[in-house]
Amino acid sequence: MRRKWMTLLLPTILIICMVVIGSSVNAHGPKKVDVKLRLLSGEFFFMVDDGQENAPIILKAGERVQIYFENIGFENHMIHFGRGLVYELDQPDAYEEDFLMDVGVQVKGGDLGMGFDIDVVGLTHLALRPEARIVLEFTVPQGKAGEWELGCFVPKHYEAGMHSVLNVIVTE
Ligand SMILES: [Cu+2]
Repeated sequence: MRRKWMTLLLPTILIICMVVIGSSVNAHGPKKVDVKLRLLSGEFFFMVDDGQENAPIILKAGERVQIYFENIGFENHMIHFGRGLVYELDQPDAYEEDFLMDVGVQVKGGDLGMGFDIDVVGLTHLALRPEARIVLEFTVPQGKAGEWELGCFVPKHYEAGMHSVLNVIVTE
């Protein structure tokens, strides 16, 4: 008799576990994206959609943003996000403060059908070869309003003009 109860109970327990796991997966699932940008890099600029080369990029604190990056140039380019240049052998090499250091970023991409979708924390920069494409998605941190920068630290690129202001604004 006791055994019969167990055979009834076990599937019930399994189903409850599955529901709980299912809902926790949903909680971390896709979030609603507020803004989508296309950010192109080339010699020697960053450019949002069909805007001006190196025009300031404006993001709103608290917004979920999805940025599609593409290197449309002929050289490898880097995209660092931060402020306060750190020099190494007279070349800008890093930022003192990285914009995305403590921000959860979803990185999506992959060419030739080998797609990936990973979550990372501590992203400092992207390095894109010509024609490379990648998508970053993150929530613009509330505590990071102010002026930041996007810069390419491939030797001589920053000096050639490859940097843009990144303005994080707060709206009510
Ligand atoms: Cu570059």
